[in-house]
Amino acid sequence: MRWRGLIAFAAMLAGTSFAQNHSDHDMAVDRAGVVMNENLSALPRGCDEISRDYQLTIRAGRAYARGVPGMTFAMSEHDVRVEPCSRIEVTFVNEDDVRHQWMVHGLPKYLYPAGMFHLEASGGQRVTGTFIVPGEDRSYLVHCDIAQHMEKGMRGQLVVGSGSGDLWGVTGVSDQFYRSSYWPRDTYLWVAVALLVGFLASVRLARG
Ligand SMILES: [Cu+2]
Repeated sequence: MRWRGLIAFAAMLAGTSFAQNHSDHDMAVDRAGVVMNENLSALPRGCDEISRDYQLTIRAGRAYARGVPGMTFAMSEHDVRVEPCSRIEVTFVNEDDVRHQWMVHGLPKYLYPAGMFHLEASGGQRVTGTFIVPGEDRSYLVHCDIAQHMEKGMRGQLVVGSGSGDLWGVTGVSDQFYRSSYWPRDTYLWVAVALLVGFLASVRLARG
C-alpha cells in the first residue's frame, strides 16, 4: 500500500514537472515524433480567412544530400512557397535512422510560442502537423535543430507570398555555410570529355 502511494506520488511529480516545463508550448508527442504548436484554425492578424490549403510532403535524409558538395543531410524541398494566409499541412517523412526536424522560425508569437512551428520525426517515422502563415510577404527560416544538421545541409526557407528575399545558406538556393574544398562528383570526367572533344575537333580542322 505504501509503495503504491509512493509510486502515485512520483508519477504526480513527474506529471507536474512535465506540464510546467512545456506549459508554454502546445505539444503532441508519440513514438513517431513530436508536433509542436499546431494551429488548425486561429487566423493571424490581417487574415480574414484561410486563403488556400496546402498538403505538402517533405522528406529528410542523407539521400537528398547526394550531389550537394559538402553536405551530409538534406530535405527533398529546401524552398517551400505558399500564399499569404494559407494553411499548410506538412507530412514530414524521415528516411534516415537518426532523428530529424522541420522547424519554422519567426512566426507571430501571439499564435506560436517562441515564434515556432516544429515537427520532429524519429528515425524511419513520419509526423503530420498543420499551421497557418501570416498575410505579409516574408521568408522564414526552416531548419533541423539537431547538432550539426543545419550546417550539414538541413537549412531551407518558407517563402510566403513574394517573400522578403532569399535567406543565406539555403541548400540549393543560396551560398552554403561552408564551401567544400572538392568539386561535384563527375566534374573531372566532364572536363576530360570536353578537352577530348576540343582536341578531336581541332585535329579535324587542322587536317582541313
Ligand atoms: Cu536533422
